[in-house]
Amino acid sequence: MRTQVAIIGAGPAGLFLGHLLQRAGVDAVILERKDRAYVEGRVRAGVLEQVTVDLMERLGLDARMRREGLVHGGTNLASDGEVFRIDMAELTGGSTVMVYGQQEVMKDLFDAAETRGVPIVFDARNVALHDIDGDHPYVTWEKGGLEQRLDCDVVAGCDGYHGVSRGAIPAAVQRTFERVYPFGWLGVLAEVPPCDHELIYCNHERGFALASMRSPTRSRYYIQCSLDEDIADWSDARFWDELCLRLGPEAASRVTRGPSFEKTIAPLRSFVTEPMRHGRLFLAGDAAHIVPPTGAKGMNLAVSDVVMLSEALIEHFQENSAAGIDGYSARALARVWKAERFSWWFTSLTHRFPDRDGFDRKMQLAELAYIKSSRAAQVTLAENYVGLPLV
Ligand code: RFL
Ligand code: PHB
Repeated sequence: MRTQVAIIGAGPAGLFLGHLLQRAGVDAVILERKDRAYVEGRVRAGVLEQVTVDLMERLGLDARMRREGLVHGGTNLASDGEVFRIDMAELTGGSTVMVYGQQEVMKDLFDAAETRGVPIVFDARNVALHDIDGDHPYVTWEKGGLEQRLDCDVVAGCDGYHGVSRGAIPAAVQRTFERVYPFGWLGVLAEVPPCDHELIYCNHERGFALASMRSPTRSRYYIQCSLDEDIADWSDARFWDELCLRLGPEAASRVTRGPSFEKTIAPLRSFVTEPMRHGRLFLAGDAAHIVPPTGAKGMNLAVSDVVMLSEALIEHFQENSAAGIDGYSARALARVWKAERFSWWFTSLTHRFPDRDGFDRKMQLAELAYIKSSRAAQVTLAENYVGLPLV
C-alpha cells in the first residue's frame, strides 16, 4: 500500500488532518490502534475555541454543532463561594466559545470520513515507524494476525501522549519540558440540568471545582482530588456533597443531583516536546504536548496544530515547496507555548497545592480580587480563554 501521508491515530488531530488533506486532494491513510466505539466513547473535551468552530464550518461539518452546541459569551470565576462573571464577548469584541463535547465532534468526523471516503484502518496493532530520517519512510502494523505495510512520503504522528510516534524521534535531538501537578480531577457526567447557563471555575480552600455541561440536560462536574484517591471511595452522594461545598451556597442551591453515569480521575500535566518535526515525521496534538484541562485548551491546540500542518503539507505536495514544512514546528510551538502558559497559570490560580502555605493562598485570592476589579486583567483572561489567533 502507498499513500502520501500516513497519519497515526484517529483522535481529533488525526481525523481533522485526514479531512483537511482529503479536501485538498492529498492522499492520506489513518491508522488507529482501537476501534471507532472506543475512540468516540472517551469523555474528554467540552469547550471549542473559535479555531475549532471555524474548522468544523470550513469542513462543512457544523450543522449539528450549530443546532445542538451552546454558545457561551461568558465564563465565571468563584473564590470561596462568591461568583463573578467574565464577559468574554464584551471584553474581546465579540468572541465566544462553543460547548459541544469532543465525543460529538468525533462522531461528526467519523460519520463524514465514511461518507467522504477518508480511509481509516481501525484495530491496527503494533504500529511502527521506519526510516523517518530517510527519503522513503514506511509504517508497519498488524491486523488480524497479518503484518501490513504502508509506504508514504511523510508520517503525521497524531497518536496522543501514549502513542509511538514521539518515541521514534532520537532522544539526542529531542528536548522535553514537563510539570506534573500533585493532584488530579475527579470528573462526573450526570443526566441533570447544569447549575448555571455558563461554566464556573472555583477556587476553594478545599480544592478546585468546575461546573460544566454537555447540554441543557447533561452536566459535567469536576473536583480536584489527590492522585492516590480510590474512585470506589467516591459514592455519588459524597461527590455531590463535596462539589456543593466548593461551589458555595448560591451556586450549590442550583445544583440538581442525580446518578452519575461516568466517573473518572484524570492526572494533570504540562508537557512539551521540541521540535515537533524530525525528518519526515511531524507531530501534532497530544503526541507533542499536554496541558492541564483548566482552560480547555487540549483539543483546540490539536486543531490549531493540524490546521498549520495541513497548510504546510498541501504547499509541499502541490507547490513542491519545503518552506511550510520547514517552518511548521516553530510556528506550531509559538502558539503551543502560549496555551501552555495560560493553562499553567489558570491551574495555579485555581487549585489547592498541598505543598504550599497560607501565603500562596493569599496570593491566589489577591489575584482573583484583582481580576474582579481590573478590566485589563479580565481582557487578558478572556482573550486567552476564547483562544489566541492562528498566526
Ligand atoms: P488523542 O485524543 O489522545 O488521540 C490519539 C489517538 O491515537 C490513538 N493511538 C494510536 N493509534 C495507532 N497506533 C498507536 N500506537 C497509537 N497510540 C495511540 C489513540 O487510540 C487515539 O485514538 O490525541 P489528539 O488527537 O491529539 O487530541 C487531543 C485531545 O483529545 C485532548 O487534548 C483533549 O481531550 C484534552 N481535553 C480538553 N481539550 C479541550 O480542548 N477542551 C476541553 O474542555 C478539554 N477537557 C481534556 C478535557 C482532556 C481530559 N482528559 C481525560 C485527558 C478534560 C479531560 C478530563
Ligand atoms: C468539560 O466540560 O469537560 C471541561 C470544560 C472546561 C474545562 C475543562 C473541561 O476547562
